[in-house]
Amino acid sequence: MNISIIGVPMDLGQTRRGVDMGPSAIRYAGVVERLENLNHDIEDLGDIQIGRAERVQDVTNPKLRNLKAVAEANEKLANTVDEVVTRGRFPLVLGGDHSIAIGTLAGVAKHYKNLGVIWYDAHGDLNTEETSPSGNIHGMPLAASLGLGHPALTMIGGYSPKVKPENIVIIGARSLDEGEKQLIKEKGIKIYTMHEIDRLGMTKVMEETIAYLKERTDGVHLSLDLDGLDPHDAPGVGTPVIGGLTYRESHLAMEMLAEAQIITSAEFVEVNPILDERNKTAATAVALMGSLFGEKLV
Ligand code: HAR
Ligand code: MN
Ligand code: MN
Ligand code: MN
Repeated sequence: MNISIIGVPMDLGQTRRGVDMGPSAIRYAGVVERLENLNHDIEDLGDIQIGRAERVQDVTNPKLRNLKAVAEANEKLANTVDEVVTRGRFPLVLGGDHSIAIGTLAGVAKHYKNLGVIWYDAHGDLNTEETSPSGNIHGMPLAASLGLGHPALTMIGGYSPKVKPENIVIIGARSLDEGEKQLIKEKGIKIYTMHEIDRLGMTKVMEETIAYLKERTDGVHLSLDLDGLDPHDAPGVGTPVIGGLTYRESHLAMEMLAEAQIITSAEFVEVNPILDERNKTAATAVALMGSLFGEKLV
């Protein structure tokens, strides 16, 4: 495979500093070498430039923190991702907080009639400025990609929506706000909460997810938030939630996706080395990428 790595040192979609060092930590954990060892052609495009956080005196909207800078960075990211896909390469985006999924999806989605999305996350990221309890844009990217929320977010790339509700599968959810729960019901979004994953087992969850997406989509984006994993395996995240997916379950999920050959773009987000234990979370991310891109035990 021809893979292009794009770093997005974004920390403006939330309030805990340090997640802007995520791409650096993931590179340090050996992502390029890991994927080159699998005989992929790797091109590292470096990092997207991010603006500055708004100062207290120029806050325009506390319900959409740093909106202008987040939107600008996502516009750049969308262009870069679009260009990568146009060149026939696989975009692998390294975050940075999850607000960057808006730009990744904006760059990818125009290349597909029916883009599927796997949202691997403790959270739904389905808030808008109306429902968000925090005003943090990293809690909004899936809603924005559905065309819901502020036009500065929904119109990145010049079009909306990027994805249809029936083409989304959420995996690992265990912290959803009221407005998000309502939206999931109203739009009929397919979701495997920790409850269903515990009952069915990850094998069944992934078999069903793959079958579901195969029959209705022509490409699938994997948006993997490291907080989908349990804080025991991924402590270096800004909003940890106990009771999450293990490294082993996640590893299995990645292997099953590799085997099914359905993933056409991916991002690994919310790695925060400041909150981490000896770069464990970045190393976990790289190990999962290894599995996603075809690493086998024997
Ligand atoms: N749902 C909460 C909010 O909107 C918390 C979101 C935390 N999000 C992430 N992304 N880490 O998954 O503020
Ligand atoms: Mn910063
Ligand atoms: Mn997220
Ligand atoms: Mn999350």
